[in-house]
Amino acid sequence: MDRRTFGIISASIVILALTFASIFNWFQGLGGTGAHAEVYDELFTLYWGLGTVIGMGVYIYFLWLLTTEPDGSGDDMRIGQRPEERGDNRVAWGITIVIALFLLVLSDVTFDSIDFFEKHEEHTTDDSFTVEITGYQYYWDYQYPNGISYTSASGEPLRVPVDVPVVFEVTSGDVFHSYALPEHRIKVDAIPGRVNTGWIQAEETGTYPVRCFELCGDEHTIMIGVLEVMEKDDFDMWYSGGVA
Ligand SMILES: [Cu+2]
Repeated sequence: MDRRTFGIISASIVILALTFASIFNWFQGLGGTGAHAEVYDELFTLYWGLGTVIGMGVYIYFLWLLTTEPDGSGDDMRIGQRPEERGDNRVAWGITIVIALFLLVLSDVTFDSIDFFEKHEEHTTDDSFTVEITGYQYYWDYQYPNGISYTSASGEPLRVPVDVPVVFEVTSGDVFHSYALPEHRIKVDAIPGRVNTGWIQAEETGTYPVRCFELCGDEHTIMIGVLEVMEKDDFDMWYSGGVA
């Protein structure tokens, strides 16, 4: 086996293994929860699926070019020399139209998702409320509408009721931070002097990690917190001053 064949076979095995690992991983589930995860993961799957199909197509074409014998007509080509034959126009048009269609579908789905993420007022209900979240080096300050206020440094979780859309107004008291709930697929930048808005609608009770997604200093990696999604009754009891 010459070096070229060995290279082609090794690269093929690596690329196929990575592709199958990625497909396998996708079937294991993406680990999201809540209303945003459905929208986001659908979008991810669309981009990932198209990327995989196009990537495999390009790779198979590349392999075919590498492994088929040239017909001899192009053997004396020099670098910089323009080929006389410019290929088939119909193929070029076909590829252009397919790419244009892909881009149209992707833009449409992407803008719909952005609307969903940004226009919380279209999803909030009478039960909804807004939590003001301020980032500091290296904790989060939470302020509820009824005056309840505490920080993540105390170890207390951010509490929200299940199935209720909750709005976050996020800002920072010092440097740039970013308030992120990875499982709920939201990340709101915390910028001093500016309020950014996000929202979630949790669909399962439980606790989930809160992370800072903006490198904000030497303790950035430990700027973590907890989100606790509670049953509505438990939340109401806690919120009205009882103990849940
Ligand atoms: Cu931070």
